[in-house]
Amino acid sequence: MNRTILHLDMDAFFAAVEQRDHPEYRGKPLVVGADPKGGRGRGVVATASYEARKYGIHSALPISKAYRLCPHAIYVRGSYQRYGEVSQQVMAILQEFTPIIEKISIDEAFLDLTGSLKLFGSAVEIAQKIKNRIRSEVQLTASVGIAPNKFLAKIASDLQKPDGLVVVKEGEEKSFLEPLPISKLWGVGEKTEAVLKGRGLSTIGQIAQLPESELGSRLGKWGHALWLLANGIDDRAVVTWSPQKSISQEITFDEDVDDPEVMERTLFKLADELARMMRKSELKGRTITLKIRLEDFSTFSRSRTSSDFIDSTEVIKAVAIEMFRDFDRKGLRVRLLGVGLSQLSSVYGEQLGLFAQEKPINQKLTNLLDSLKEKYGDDAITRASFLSATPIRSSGKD
Ligand code: TTP
Ligand code: MG
Repeated sequence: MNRTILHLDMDAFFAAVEQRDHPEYRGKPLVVGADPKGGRGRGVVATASYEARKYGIHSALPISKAYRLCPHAIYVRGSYQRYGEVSQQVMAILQEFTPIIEKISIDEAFLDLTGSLKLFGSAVEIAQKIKNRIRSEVQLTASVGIAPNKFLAKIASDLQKPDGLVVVKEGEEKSFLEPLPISKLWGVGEKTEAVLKGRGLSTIGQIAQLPESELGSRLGKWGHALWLLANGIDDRAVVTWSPQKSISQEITFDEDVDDPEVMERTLFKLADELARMMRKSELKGRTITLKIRLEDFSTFSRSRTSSDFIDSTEVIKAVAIEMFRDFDRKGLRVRLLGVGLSQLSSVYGEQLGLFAQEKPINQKLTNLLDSLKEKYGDDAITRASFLSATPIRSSGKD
């Protein structure tokens, strides 16, 4: 199964927020950044409105130079807290379409839509819905790229700015890239560009046609990566960035519990349900979190992160139990237990060979797994009598 990736980037972000909040700035060249001080200012341009870009003003340009290019532009310092708030609003809209979001800067993010298509329609429909929602709820425009991988989606979102929507279909990766300049390849700065141009290479298509070994011998490992990108090959998964993006299962006991055996059985059950949820949503996660609330309502969480993405019941169980055994509850009884997974990713990454075969986190864990299996067996958990009582249970994504 192939992936569908969406990349979204807000248009002239800081400047657009200023123009939205100050109607008198609209339609005019506007520069957000350092104080130009009549041309003697130090510091740089953060961003410029599209009207100001016509004068050659862009991000990172010295503000003194911007002033020389367009002295009559409106120059503002910017309100960074505001931009952060607007960014959060935009990300909240994106989150409604998939939990697999990788925010890569204040105004851009990757979404893995592979699992959302059945629910929300085609990728183009989703993109249009997202753009409409951002326009109506945040009063800003965004540009979107849709493609089978991150690299292509990012290039696509930039091609029709502002307010763009560009789709790269499966099978069209190479023809899409062919005419584009090599500077569009990730990591190709001025230096690499000069080396490649010196060899008569100016388009991505020309790089794609070279034998892979030739690029490798000129540029080493980087040459190999460059060749893959030029051929539209990019297996990187969209990795969620936010620690609170998680799926969890928790249970509040009818009565506070003191018996460790009962608690471990409960953790087993929770881990089982969590793993089932993960598989149903076609997700894996890297960070396993244990939540414990004691009888005095004090609440603790313990987390462990694996280098591999996990959805296996066994591993979640074992890690949760290990963290539980390491936790000192100082003789207090337990009111609530929860198990969660975060740093989520789509399972499709694995099918593309991105992640190594899941392996236990460490040896201690492997031993623990074995001993747990011996002690409880797989069915024992569902037979635990206290679970047939009616505990208050909450689960879901936060
Ligand atoms: P970008 O997305 O690179 O730029 P942009 O949104 O202003 O314009 P575009 O339509 O081309 O996407 O960066 C997002 C914001 O990050 C930008 O509005 C200001 C800030 N920024 C800086 O402060 N300094 C920089 O050098 C860059 C590149 C961006
Ligand atoms: Mg932007």
